[in-house]
Amino acid sequence: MMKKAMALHVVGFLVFLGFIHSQAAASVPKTYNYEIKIQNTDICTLKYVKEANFTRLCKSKRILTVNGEFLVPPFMLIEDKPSLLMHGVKQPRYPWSDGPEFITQCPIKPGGNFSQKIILSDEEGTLWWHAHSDWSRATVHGLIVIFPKIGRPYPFRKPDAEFPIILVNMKCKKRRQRYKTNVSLILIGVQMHAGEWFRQDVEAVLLDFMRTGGDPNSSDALTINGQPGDLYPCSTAETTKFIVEQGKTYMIRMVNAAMNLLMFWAIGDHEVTVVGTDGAYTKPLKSDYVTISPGQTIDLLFKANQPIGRYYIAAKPYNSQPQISFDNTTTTAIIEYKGYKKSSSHPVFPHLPKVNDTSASVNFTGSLRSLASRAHPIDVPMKITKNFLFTVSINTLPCPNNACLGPRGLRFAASVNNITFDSPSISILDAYHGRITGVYGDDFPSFPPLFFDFTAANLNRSLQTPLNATEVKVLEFNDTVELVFQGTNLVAGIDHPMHLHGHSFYVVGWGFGNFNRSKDPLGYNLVDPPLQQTIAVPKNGWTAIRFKADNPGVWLMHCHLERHISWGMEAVFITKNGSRPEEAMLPPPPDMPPCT
Ligand SMILES: [Cu+2]
Repeated sequence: MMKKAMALHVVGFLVFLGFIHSQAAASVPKTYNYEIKIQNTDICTLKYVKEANFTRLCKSKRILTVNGEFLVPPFMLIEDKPSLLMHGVKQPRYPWSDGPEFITQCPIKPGGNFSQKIILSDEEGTLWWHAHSDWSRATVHGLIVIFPKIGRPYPFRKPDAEFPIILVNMKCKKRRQRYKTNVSLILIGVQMHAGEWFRQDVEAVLLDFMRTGGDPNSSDALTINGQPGDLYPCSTAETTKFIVEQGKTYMIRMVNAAMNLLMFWAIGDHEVTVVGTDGAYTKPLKSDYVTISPGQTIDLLFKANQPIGRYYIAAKPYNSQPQISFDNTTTTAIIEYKGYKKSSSHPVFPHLPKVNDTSASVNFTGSLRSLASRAHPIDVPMKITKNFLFTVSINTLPCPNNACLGPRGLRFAASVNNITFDSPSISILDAYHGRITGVYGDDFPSFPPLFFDFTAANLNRSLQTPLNATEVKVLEFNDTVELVFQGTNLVAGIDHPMHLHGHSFYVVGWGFGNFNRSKDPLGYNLVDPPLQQTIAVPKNGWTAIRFKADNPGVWLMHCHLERHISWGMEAVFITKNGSRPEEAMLPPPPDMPPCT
């Protein structure tokens, strides 16, 4: 149901994306001066997407930034509606601004213009925004912080104080002053292909690995708040530092903006308490480390309850597939207690799980629970109208002369239910709304076309080849969906952080091996399952989610590992309008970029 909504208009943001898209292959120096303007709020500021000089790892080059900075200050908003129901729907009835190209919009042509409207409904906590055009999100992203409605408390003790917000050129006004407690920002980002970035455009890197059919090169730096930290060359002086006061509690809002890596994260000698994920609260979860998927946000409390000193915050990849090369480095920031006297000793380093520790990953993720309290009730669908089993697989496609850089000279691909998503030439939303035929089919399979032992060690190579198609799964308004993601061991089994646009979903179960329809649902958590928007399906395992299709529109679902998206691990849901006017998609904005 539509509530009084806070709207952000992001003016020109997609102009910028369109420009990038159309000029990616050209080596013309780029100058941008497009503005992201936030309206209907007195909170924030203007931002400009532009190229700026950027120095990391002893090298300088020009990259795409917001306001000339790699690290973007968060947008801070206040939950502005009376309902306490938490079911995290995004962009209610308004897929027009959802963003993915050729799904809900066509790219903007150079000189074009498009106002992007973000409608918040019942999210509370931390979300983020990022570019959704090829790999441009590598540098263009930022947090969105949604505070509780005025007068409504957090479901946990209010933090005593805050980390300094990293604000750059941010002209925030009175609301931020009123609500400035407990905000802080930790942004873990992979400077994807940072080495390559310093020599070539990130889009060129994407084009290159798509051309060769192989794996993308590893990045050579991870970052916390835009800085790699002092384990990397030329980075010590600018290592991100947080000054804290002993005895105080701080809130950390974290997003994994990495392109291709799940991450482990921890603070030396300190336990943290997770209180939210993906814009929804969780039961307090104490842990000495955190696993976070690309695309996921985690809100946590950190109490400065150790002796005065310095402690590392550190993050490194979690990678369950030994066959792929990846950036196995560790990024750090430093927490320094007030009153610390300089000494030569190193900050205390945290214990992080091993890089391939799948148990550590699933133990953390599997421990998240919804609050499911009176003030924050849950609404798990109990009666299911649509049951789906979607396999998520790495695949291979033939390559002329077996000259590609994938396995055995083949080309890497990826699929959902053996379908590698074939991007159409006009947007699916446009085609759906305008009743244009021939753009997509409505025959996406509810189940894998072939049942085999999905997680077996040695699978027949004949199973590796997917179909290329543009098929959507059509849902009736208010369908209650159970969707089981089944990871497969085709080519190379790995965790897949699956993300659904336009909805939050309850994660009701997970396990290793093949999903068993008669046994596994008996173990579902229908009492307090976490409400998420991205969930890592464990390597050679399965994850069951439930959601209600109450958001009419066209919604992308994809793996949030960028290389898997590029290889086609995507699917699209179309939720039909309901019978009442307030259950129908809103009309498109007048400046929707034309597809022809
Ligand atoms: Cu994946």
